[in-house]
Amino acid sequence: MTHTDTIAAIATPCGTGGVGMIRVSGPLAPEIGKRLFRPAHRECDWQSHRLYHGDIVAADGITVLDEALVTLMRKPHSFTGEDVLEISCHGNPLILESILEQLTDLGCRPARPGEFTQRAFLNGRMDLSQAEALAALVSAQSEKALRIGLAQLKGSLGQRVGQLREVLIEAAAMLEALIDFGDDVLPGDARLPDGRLDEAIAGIENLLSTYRQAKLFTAGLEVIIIGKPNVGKSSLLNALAGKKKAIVTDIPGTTRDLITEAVSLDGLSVRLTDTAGLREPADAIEKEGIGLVLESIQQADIILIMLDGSKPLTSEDMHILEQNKNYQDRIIIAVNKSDLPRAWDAHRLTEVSTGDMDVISISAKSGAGLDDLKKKLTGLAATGDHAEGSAVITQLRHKLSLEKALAGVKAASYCLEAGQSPEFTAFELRCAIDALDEITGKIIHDDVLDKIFSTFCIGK
Ligand SMILES: Nc1nc2c(ncn2[C@@H]2O[C@H](COP(=O)(O)OP(=O)(O)O)[C@@H](O)[C@H]2O)c(=O)[nH]1
Ligand SMILES: [Mg+2]
Repeated sequence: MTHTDTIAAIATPCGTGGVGMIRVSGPLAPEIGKRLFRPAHRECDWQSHRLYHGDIVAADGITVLDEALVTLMRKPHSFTGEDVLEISCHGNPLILESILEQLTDLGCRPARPGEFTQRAFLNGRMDLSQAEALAALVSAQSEKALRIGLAQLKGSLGQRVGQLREVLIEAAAMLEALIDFGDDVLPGDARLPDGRLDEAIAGIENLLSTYRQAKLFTAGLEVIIIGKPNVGKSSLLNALAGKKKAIVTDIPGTTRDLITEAVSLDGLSVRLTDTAGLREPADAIEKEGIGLVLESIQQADIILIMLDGSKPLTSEDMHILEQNKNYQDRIIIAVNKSDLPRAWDAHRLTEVSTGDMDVISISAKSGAGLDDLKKKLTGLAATGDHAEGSAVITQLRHKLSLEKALAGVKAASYCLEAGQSPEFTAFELRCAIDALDEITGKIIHDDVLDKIFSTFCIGK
């Protein structure tokens, strides 16, 4: 696809900095370079991918806007696949704005968010999953998220999806043979594609299974701390946050709102939420607060149920444990106040919990056991760690497309098993292949594209 207009944007963050960069992409880029830039040395022959030193001059040809380094990258060997001009000047917003203004006078249009990457995708420089990886890389909040973004940018997801697509194409080719021969006896080398379908189902399921975990690294871990009043929930939030974020008193019912704090544990970003104590509410405000807790439990990755080890368990504790039984794979039980003598034996927990729940002894006051708790939280995200650089999915869009593909292949497999006409099987396979093509962007609707790129920053 060739765009006829030339776009320009400041590619570095707003604010002052040592260096600022402006990017220009489109057919006017080489001409604009020659008009805007006055080289310091005579031998500026505008070779592609070469850095030239000189001045950026205003329309009058005299006023110097800044001293700069410029590079022209001729198509198709550029980020967007078009002629690209990059101007590195001093990182003062006034300078950058004045050069951008000059560029628009020379015929450029200010770029929309993500428009450079959108052009790179439309010009076949990268697949859609790589374009999305670029946005993820720029906004990554943890080291792990960075590495996932980088692997995807290098094409790990696109390649894996391509392999799965290949398996389905082979299956489709086998079906073609079946369709061609109709009811006739199959020739010796024609086979049913069931083996291929099983391979694709396993591959898609495997890729889908990476979603929850990879998302933890990119979006972070949501941890909610719940328990009856006064067990030490707010104290734990403060201890993990390393600051006094929530009010701590010995008056039951002190915390009424949800209080959230982001902390980084071993490169994993964790959002901790402290909550109102769960009990029969004393007033309307507390009732609202408890309502919020019950809603938030649904969304949390980890539910940290807190108990007070220094006082006998009560029916309120039992009720909370009982109520959350269904979420047992997301529960950690923290028995707090280990600095005080224990009033009950941990064996009592087995009456209400199943063996799968993690129980950990801590003191929010002295800090004892907090390292173990942190390890448990980061360990949950690290289980089943995937090989460095292997394909994982982190975006809901990819998950939904893979689920659609899986449903298609399963339906095809069912048609085949049920002895239905191969045309039905072929139709379901086509749907599955189309769903995979949505991930890499081989098939994509314009509105989806616009939505994806509108989340990018300007200049990217
Ligand atoms: N001895 C001891 N007291 C604690 C500990 N954690 C919290 N407390 C005390 O228990 C009371 C209630 O704490 P708070 O964090 O407000 O509990 P919340 O209602 O569950 O948020 C306060 O007086 C805290 O100082 C602990 O580990 N050891
Ligand atoms: Mg509290």
